[in-house]
Amino acid sequence: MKLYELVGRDPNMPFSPFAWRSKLALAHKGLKFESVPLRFTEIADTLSFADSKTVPVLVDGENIIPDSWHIACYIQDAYPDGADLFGGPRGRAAAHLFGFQMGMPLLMPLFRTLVSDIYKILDERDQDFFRKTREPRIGCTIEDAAENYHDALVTFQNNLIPYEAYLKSSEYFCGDSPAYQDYCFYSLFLWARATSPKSILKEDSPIKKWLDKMDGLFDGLGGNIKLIK
Ligand SMILES: N[C@@H](CCC(=O)N[C@@H](CS)C(=O)NCC(=O)O)C(=O)O
Repeated sequence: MKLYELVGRDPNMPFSPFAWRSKLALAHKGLKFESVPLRFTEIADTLSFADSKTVPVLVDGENIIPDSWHIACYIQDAYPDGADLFGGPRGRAAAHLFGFQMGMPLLMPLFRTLVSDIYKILDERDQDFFRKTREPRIGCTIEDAAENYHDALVTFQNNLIPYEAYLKSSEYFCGDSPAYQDYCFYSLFLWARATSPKSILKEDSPIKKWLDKMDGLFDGLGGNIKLIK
């Protein structure tokens, strides 16, 4: 199996949150895969075979699966043995909704918080591409975003409140053991860790305890990410 994912200058530092979801889903099933690192400017050409303009793409023999949600469903359906990635059909529906729910309130402000740090870890060609494509999305320059990230971080932290309340009385988002919603949520923190030196959680956040548990999973798959200084 091959998983196409996104890297910056360092080919050993994959950072796409969506690719992280797929990697954690593969690890959940104990499936081995070869990681294929791509830079932003390599994605469209390399992945034209999959008719995809984004990572992740999973290739499993004859099967070519673009998009992290479709990859998660494929992994569960093609490899049903072992712990269900979603906890059954109702869990799958809930996981699908969870992915959308994280978008505007969490992914967007976190992107604004990290955007200038992401820019720094890219090579020159990717930096040009990133500036051209991302500045219109954030409505300011990368440099302005670097100076004014604080409001976005506060929005992100405020929007974590319901998740923090939930984790005060639950081990994982999926109950007693981690599953796909945990991997989606965790992917935000791996994205931040792989791109930025910023601490994105408040000191007393109940998410920290959950994060420690997630870091211990799969021989430290996410926990061993080298920190950016
Ligand atoms: N819906 C897609 C979104 C994936 C996505 O946005 N990937 C980004 C990297 S995090 C990407 O490949 N962007 C390519 C580009 O901007 O050209 C999924 O969940 O797989």
